[in-house]
This record gives sequence, structure tokens and C-alpha cells, in this order.
Amino acid sequence: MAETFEVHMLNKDGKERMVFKPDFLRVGPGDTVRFIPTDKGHNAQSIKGMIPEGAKPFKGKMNKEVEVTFSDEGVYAIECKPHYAMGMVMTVAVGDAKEAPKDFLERRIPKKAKQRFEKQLKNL
Ligand SMILES: [Cu+2]
Repeated sequence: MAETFEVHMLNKDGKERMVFKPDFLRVGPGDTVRFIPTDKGHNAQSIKGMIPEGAKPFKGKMNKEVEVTFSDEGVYAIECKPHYAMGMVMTVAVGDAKEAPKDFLERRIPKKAKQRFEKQLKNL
């Protein structure tokens, strides 16, 4: 049975600003994640070059809920476009993925986003 998970897009969560909550999820192939703009001014989209090879990119609209079904196994990096520089990113691991590709973080990534990715990837 495919499951649906919910992720909230928030301006603030405790001390952290501009966050996906949760910011790491492990789902099964065929499961769906619903990205909910609980606060205004956010969107959710996959980051180019940071999803499994052959996987379909997605781009949610601003202030709109978007549901994404993850079919391909691997690690997906997701950003909120307006707050990428502030580190508003999350990681979705699909299936048994135990590590991200070696070059996953070897690209231009804003410092705060990179710090959060490094933390998120420890959940793999
Ligand atoms: Cu945002």
C-alpha cells in the first residue's frame, strides 16, 4: 500500500527560520509526499542535478499545495526557490538509498543550505 506523507513549509520552527518540517523523509517507491504551504511565500521543487538519474523533476507553485509521487529509488534534494539562500531545503530518500552520490554536494550550494543538507544526509 502506497503511503502519503505531509511536509509543512514554515517561516519559523523553534530557532530555525524558513524550514521544511520534517526536513528529512524516507519513503518507499510509489509513496507520495504532500508539500503544504502552512505559511505563505513558499514552494517546493526538486533541485537540478540533485535527484536520481532518470527521475522526473518537479516544481510546485508558490503558496500552492503540491503532491509528488516518488517512483525512482535514490536521494532527492528539494528547495523552496525564494528561500534557497536561507537554507530552505529538504532531503527525501526513496527506497533503500544508503548514501547520496559522491558529487551530491559538490556544486554551488548556498552555505546555509549546504549545512542543512549535510545534517539531513546523516539520516541515510
Ligand atoms: Cu520558503
